[in-house]
Amino acid sequence: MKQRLLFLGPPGAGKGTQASLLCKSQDLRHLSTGDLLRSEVSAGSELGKEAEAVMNRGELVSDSLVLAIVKTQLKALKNQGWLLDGFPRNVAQAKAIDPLLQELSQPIEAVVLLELDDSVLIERMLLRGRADDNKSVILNRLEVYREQTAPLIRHYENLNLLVSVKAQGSVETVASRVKEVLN
Ligand code: B4P
Repeated sequence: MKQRLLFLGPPGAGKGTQASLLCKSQDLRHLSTGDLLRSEVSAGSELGKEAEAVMNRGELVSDSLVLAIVKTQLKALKNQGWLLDGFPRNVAQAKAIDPLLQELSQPIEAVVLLELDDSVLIERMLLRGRADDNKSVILNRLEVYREQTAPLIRHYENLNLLVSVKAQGSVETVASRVKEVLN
């Protein structure tokens, strides 16, 4: 199975859920920028203070801040495969990480796009109930996804890296679809 992966998709599609399962079963390092940012927020660090207000509005944290976190994490990895979950969130982040991946001789092997209708996304996020999961923030996140993140679909299609997975159905059903496209 491929060892260096990106998970892409709208907020609430289940990127974090599927990434955790796959990383456990394949012994990959799970690098979720959302989780990394939330740990900074809980730790009350300067970085966390900067990120918290932005996340609670449903907007994207600055590229420089997110890139600094991702670069540190990737450089610390030795010979383990990895899965970047929720990163990149825009074309600028995608372009900025390329030179580092080249330097580390660790090119991306596949980009998994999780696809789901807005009505199901909204329902899942309202049930999840995180600090940034209220209706108006969710609608803003979907808008931000369409404007800033969705252009990455074309970007990775052009690089022949994109594989799409339907994200409706049970967690187990989606997990087996993900494994199928990565084999
Ligand atoms: P993330 O932490 O990435 O979260 P997400 O996109 O909202 O959710 P995800 O798709 O991972 O869904 P989940 O598995 O939880 O982003 C949060 C914020 O962080 C962003 O808005 C942004 O501000 C910031 N951020 C993160 N990365 C950034 C970056 N690179 N640049 C700038 N800012 C960044 O699933 C959702 C819910 O559905 C869960 O409750 C789950 O249990 C449930 N679920 C999952 N699969 C299901 C299934 N098959 N059936 C039923 N329920 C399911």
